[in-house]
Amino acid sequence: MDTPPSTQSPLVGLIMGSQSDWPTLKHASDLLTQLAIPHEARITSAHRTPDRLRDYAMTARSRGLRVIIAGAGGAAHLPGMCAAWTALPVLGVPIESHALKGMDSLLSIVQMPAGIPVGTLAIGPAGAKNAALLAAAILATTDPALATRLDRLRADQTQAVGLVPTDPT
Ligand code: RP5
Repeated sequence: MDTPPSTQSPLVGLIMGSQSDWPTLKHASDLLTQLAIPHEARITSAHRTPDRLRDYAMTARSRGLRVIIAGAGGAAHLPGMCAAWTALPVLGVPIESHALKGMDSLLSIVQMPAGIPVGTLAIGPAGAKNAALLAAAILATTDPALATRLDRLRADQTQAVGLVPTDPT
């Protein structure tokens, strides 16, 4: 499904700690585009641009966002800080760091103390893709047309799985 960029107001906000996170988060953006979900992407570092992150999170709901996907690596406090400033669902994507292969990012994001939740996905591109699918599933609870598109995408995925393995080329 090839969908042109949407002109509607974004429903999903994709935020990341650094430009270097974009190759991972782009996987989420591509899937959201495929599902025709209006979204935006911004760099809002928790430590380098804390005021930008705070403004983004605090105005997210009033701007019409319904879900935030937050990707960060290393001491990855971005998703948790974002969730502290908004009650919108925040889905955290641990970026695969060089030093610790993303284990630092994963533990920083997943171990939120009780009271401020961050829904944590897998490390790297798989997590970014699943964050987009989870955001779609959340939005689909009140959007039957999107629910149909999501069902179709999953059916296509099922269809694409071969029965017999083939040798690598
Ligand atoms: C975090 O530090 C970012 O989320 C990124 O994953 C990591 C490294 O950032 P750069 O040094 O590549 O800008 O804030």
